[in-house]
Amino acid sequence: MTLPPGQHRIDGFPRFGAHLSQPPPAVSAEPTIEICGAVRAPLTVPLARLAALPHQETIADFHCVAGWSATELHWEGVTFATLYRLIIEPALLPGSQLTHLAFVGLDGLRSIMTLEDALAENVLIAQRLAGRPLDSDHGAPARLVTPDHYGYLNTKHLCRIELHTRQPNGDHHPSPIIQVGLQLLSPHPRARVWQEERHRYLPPRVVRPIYRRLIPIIRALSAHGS
Ligand SMILES: Nc1nc2c(c(=O)[nH]1)N[C@H]1C(S)=C(S)[C@@H](COP(=O)(O)O)O[C@H]1N2
Ligand SMILES: [Mo]
Repeated sequence: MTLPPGQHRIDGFPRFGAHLSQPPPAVSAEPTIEICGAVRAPLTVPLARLAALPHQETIADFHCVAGWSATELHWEGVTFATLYRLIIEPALLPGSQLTHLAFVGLDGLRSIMTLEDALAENVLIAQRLAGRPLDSDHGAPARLVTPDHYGYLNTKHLCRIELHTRQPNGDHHPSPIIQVGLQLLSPHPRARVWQEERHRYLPPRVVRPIYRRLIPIIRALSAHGS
């Protein structure tokens, strides 16, 4: 099976992310996803309600912008499109034209996607991986899975979805060091893997070798997980 340009297959599926050595966030006994922004009133959707919506299973590869790919992951969840049509659309402020969404994790990670990209058939709010409930390493209780986009758009521990009618301010990270890094490196706003949209300004071939050296370090720092 071919991988997108500049990606290398790795064994297994490491915990990886800007959280580095932070432990996974605590999850409440009755987790919810808050939906705010261009709605008549903010909605609080219990994950139990999400679990009762029509489910989809997907087998997909997962691509981190640093260059590793975990292959053939078996996800289960609700497509974002299903959540959108059944719960979000009926609650929208009349006349509002959504353009972008921000997906926020319990650890503060916030990723931004266009509505058009988020409505793709393979974009899931996953609650299960490999036949089991998501563990804390991989984003319990629910995470975004968007296989056509780099990992950094696949927000783990999803707790809030913001609905925007224009492009919101960029990705935000609670760690000041990582926030400075984000500003210097400016991730690509669309982050499509087959187009190799790694960064807004830096050409992919320049960043590939740098990232390859960083993978073992980030992997080791992130590994301790649950
Ligand atoms: N909440 C949250 N989600 C996150 C991250 C993070 O630091 N926090 N890191 C992202 C990055 S850069 C990658 S590559 C993937 C890694 O997913 P995994 O830890 O399940 O392998 O999660 C993404 N989602
Ligand atoms: Mo990543």
